[in-house]
Amino acid sequence: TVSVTINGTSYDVPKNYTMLEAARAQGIFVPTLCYHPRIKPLGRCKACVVDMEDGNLSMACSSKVADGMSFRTDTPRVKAKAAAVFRELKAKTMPVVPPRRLDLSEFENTFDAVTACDVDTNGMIMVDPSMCVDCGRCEAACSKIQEMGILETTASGVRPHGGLRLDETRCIGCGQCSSFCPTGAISEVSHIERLYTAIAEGKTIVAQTAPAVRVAIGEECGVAAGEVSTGKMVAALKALGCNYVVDTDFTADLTIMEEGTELIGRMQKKWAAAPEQAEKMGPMFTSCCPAWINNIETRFPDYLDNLSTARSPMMMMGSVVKTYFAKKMGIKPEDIFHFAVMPCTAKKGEIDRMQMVTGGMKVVDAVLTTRELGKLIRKHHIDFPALPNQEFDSPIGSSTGAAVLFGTTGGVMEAALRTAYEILAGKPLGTLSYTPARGLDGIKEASVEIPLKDGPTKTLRIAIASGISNANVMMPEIAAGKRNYDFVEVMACPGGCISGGGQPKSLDPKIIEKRQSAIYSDDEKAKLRKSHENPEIQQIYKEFFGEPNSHKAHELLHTTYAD
Ligand code: HC1
Ligand code: SF4
Repeated sequence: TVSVTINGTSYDVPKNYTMLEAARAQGIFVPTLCYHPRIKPLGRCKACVVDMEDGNLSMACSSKVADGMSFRTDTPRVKAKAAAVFRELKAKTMPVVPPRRLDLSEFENTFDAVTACDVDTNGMIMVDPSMCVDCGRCEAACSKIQEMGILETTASGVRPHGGLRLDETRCIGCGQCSSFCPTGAISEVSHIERLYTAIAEGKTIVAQTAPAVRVAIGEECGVAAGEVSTGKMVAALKALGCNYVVDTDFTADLTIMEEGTELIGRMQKKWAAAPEQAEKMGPMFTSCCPAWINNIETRFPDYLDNLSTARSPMMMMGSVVKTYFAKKMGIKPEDIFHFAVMPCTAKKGEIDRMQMVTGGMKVVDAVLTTRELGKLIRKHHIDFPALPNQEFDSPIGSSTGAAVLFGTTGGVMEAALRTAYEILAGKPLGTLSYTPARGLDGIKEASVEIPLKDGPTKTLRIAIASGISNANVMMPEIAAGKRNYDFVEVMACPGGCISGGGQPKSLDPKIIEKRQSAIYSDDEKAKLRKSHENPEIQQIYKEFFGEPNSHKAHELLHTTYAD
């Protein structure tokens, strides 16, 4: 530690702290705008200036502390500087006030209104330069974290680079930009109005909720970060008018059955092939992250045949709700409005993919982000912390610990291994918590030795990439033969869905770790922790699908890709 004096009082602080971190650690307020704990300081807005002992002003966000340093945050000229920054900001955002009051974000379908205020959209995110305060956070999230370089901040606000419209760029819809934006200049395309319309039309409302929503929705409604709010989330959705609330975790278990069977089939072929031929087959990639699908389709189309054909759990649930569930409940599929609550903005695009039309039907009618659900809960004055816990609706509401793991990087891999290993080896994987798949590293890899129950021991080479920049590093190296894998999980957001672009905005530097720990504890507490042990999964195969990868399963639970 080093000793620094702030506003006349001495404190011991870690020596790698910035002045901003040192002040905030003591509860001393320093205003900021462009600063975000997960982005390297941008030093753009200058709202955080402090008065140094030598008479100079210094930006607290980007200057490190030093032993014996003294600075003040409370002098008239510091306050004047911050006031000037915020006066300028107010002047810039004044024209924004009328659309803000009207809350146009909920009327994205009224295209005239949208174009009238120069909003650009690709159906996943919306960019409104008039609300931009030029902080540069979205640009940094897109260029520095995701390394996509889609956005630029100009004097007239944020826009896609090169004068393009969003849908002319290779934006994958990950939404990281929107979760770093402090004003809403970049936001998800809202589907709230679709829900209100369906309620008004008297439709049967069926909601599904993604694994990562339960560990983050509380942050939007007065519950501490890192707490699991599954039961309250279900209760809130019922209070908002949902007739049924079912669990995307159920279809995460179903995904493991379908994708696991596909992997086993693929590996049996690969292991039987001559080594050179086997290497040419390349790895199988997971297919549940829609931003990853958008990325592979536009950047690495040679690998489309390597993508698992399994639809994402969200889309599988859509098919199940409008067939199996509708029949069981005696409801006509066309009378159902089915929406998903997702931590993701790209999911809003996934529901409109033409490859997902099933029996002439769109199976998921809308996607609300965790933030949008939070907004609804607050708007309807629901006292979230006081809600009683409610259960998901049967017979598509039960799930295992393996399913909730989908919400974090490495989770699909861990869940798949628990099932695939047991099927191939005829005995359980030694440890349920598979350490090489855990944590937040951008690329994780391991070799799993599988003693086949009817043959020799084989090796499954696995890799896990989270954050699209890591996938984009990995792909050319796979193509060049520098990385050889059998099964690769990719999630486009750093850390996986827990830090999806539709999750609550947070200035807590440890937020991803907190949500990840919540996912791991939810798995540990689960009575059943392997997808194939879920009794409702066994039941749906018995009653409806027959067996994994059956003809019916292919029709309803698998897909193709655009090349
Ligand atoms: Fe995800 Fe998935 S885990 S993609 O990260 O496979 O969004 O949470 O719902 O579909 O299950 C997101 C999360 C989510 C799907 C599942
Ligand atoms: Fe960049 Fe993702 Fe935002 Fe698109 S959605 S602009 S890729 S951060």
